[in-house]
Amino acid sequence: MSETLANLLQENRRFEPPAALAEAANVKADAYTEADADRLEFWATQARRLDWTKPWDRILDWDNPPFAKWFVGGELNVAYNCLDRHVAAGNGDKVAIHWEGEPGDTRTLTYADLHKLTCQAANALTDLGVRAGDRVAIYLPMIPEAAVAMLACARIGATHSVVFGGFSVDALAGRIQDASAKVVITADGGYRRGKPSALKPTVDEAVAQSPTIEHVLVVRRTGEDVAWSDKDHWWHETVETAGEQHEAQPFDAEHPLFILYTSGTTAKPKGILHTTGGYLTQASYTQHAVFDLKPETDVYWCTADIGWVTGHSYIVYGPLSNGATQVMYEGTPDTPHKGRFWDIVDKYGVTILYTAPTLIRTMMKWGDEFPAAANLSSLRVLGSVGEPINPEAWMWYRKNIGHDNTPVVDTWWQTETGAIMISPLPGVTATKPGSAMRPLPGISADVVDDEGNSVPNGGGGFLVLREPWPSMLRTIWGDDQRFVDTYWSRFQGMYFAGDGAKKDDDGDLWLLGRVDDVMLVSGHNISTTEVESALVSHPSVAEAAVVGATDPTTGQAIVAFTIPRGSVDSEGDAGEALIKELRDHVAKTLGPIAKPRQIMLVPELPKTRSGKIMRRLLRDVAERRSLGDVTTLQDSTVMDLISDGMKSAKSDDE
Ligand code: 6R9
Repeated sequence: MSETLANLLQENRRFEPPAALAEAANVKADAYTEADADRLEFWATQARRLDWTKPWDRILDWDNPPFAKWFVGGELNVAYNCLDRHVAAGNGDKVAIHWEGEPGDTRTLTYADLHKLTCQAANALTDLGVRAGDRVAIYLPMIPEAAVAMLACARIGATHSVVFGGFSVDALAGRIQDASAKVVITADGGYRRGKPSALKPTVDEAVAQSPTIEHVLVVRRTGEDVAWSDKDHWWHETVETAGEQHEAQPFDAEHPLFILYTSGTTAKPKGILHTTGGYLTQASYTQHAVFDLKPETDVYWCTADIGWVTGHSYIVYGPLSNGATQVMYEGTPDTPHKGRFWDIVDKYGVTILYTAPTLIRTMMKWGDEFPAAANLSSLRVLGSVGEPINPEAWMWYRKNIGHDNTPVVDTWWQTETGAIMISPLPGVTATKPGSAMRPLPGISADVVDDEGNSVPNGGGGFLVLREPWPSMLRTIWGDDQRFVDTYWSRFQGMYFAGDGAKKDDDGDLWLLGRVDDVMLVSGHNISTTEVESALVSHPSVAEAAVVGATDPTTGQAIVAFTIPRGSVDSEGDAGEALIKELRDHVAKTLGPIAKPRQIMLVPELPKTRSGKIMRRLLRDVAERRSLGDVTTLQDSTVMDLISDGMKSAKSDDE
């Protein structure tokens, strides 16, 4: 038997789309038929949702794989498609962004406002010597200027590289240097956890190490004192005084739009390159299809940071190209209290919410009373992205946030894919809690075994993409060979995503986490996700992370780190009893093979700054090694808490 990845978790719950939503849905079941009949023509139809100044000659050039060209010969301007055409259509007064600062200050920007600011920023950048093809680094908090800066770059054909505002000097300097950026756009700081958090000092240090930087543009947000050099320019003195007229120039469909660095855990970050026409086509179509976005009536909110790909595709390019009204929030979800998100939904009447499993599980931990205190009846579609969403977290999301009748769309994609690839369609799919279901129309995903053969229904293996897609990465900036080696060499002619997945008996897809995290227990490959989901399905558990630790008898043994829900007593004897109960619960849910050797009750888990669990560090703890690199940790004190607990814990071998 060559089992690639065990299939342990069974799920029988199904949720049909609400009839009214299905009836009025933007995209219906015929989209799959249409795309199956002619995939390229399907994407050409979606590309026509945009305004092109020059039509393409050829939909896809795949003559030299894996180097794709989409909409060959076509020309368009991304900022024109996100702004000018909505203003020209008479929607200048429509709200583009309801912005909510963490301290409670607000700004409302219409499409006309956003257009004007973007034109001014385009003129200011041009005056600073930025030309089409130059790279601009953006290191900003979640303020509207972040979207304006990106759109201004797109408008003049400069390639932006947004660096998450929480990253260190070294991370910022490394990214600036790798892309040879000419300008950095930053702010004095932003508000986080109730106080100003400075950004400019980090930029100053990074710029000192980065000779390619000629100018630094600084937004004043907090008003705190900043050091000043002759490269620095205040945004309000430069952009806000610049001319308001700017004619958007068309760019080739394959013109570089942005670089976004993926934070590989150990290796040098990869500069993922996205280009213009294909990227915008898929970002725009998926926003319309997966969220069923109705620009006239919906209020959309994506809680991601603009520094991640989710912020690029589903705060900036997807919503704005569709003329959406959206909410943008600067701060943390528990400032000033744990109900802040739900107050925002209530205040703006948010209808579509897109957030991450880590947030959903955190909210589960905090308790049901926080969402219950707000009026969430406006919500009609809920989305999830970033990690596998455990069935119980999915159910909690649907019940406590989605008043038990809102479709939940679990969307699988990556920085590399540029836009959503696998997801239910809210008006079509009967969803299963925890499953991302099917590839979207026009996308061909599959699960294969070691040799690259498609696994049958009920089998597990490696997630691959068999055909090129419009918003695919074009290369790794400056390193074509690494692009080929990383993504296109594992399986002949297929893109390898690095994720494990399984097909259930109906052929629906379940994401099982990174293949690097898969555990080998007594000869069985067991995914971390399934054991974590089994733990989270226990009513006392809010969140769990599972790793394989070396074990003399089983090869690897399962060690689980578990966060109890807020209301649960987990001290002393009660904690010991809970641990025993949880081990039995996993064995009962998944079978004895998946019973954890050891379970730790912990107050927090180590996460990356985008909220993904860092199992690598937990493996170090489980094997009692000294800790590896912790610099990408969201909160570095977490590991101390966990290690201290580990030292005092009794080993729980049977
Ligand atoms: C968009 C984004 C990509 C990795 C990806 C996978 C994990 C994202 C997921 C999911 C299960 C989902 N991932 N969405 N796993 N279900 N719905 O997160 O991009 O930061 O590049 O991460 O995130 O492991 O390979 P990125």
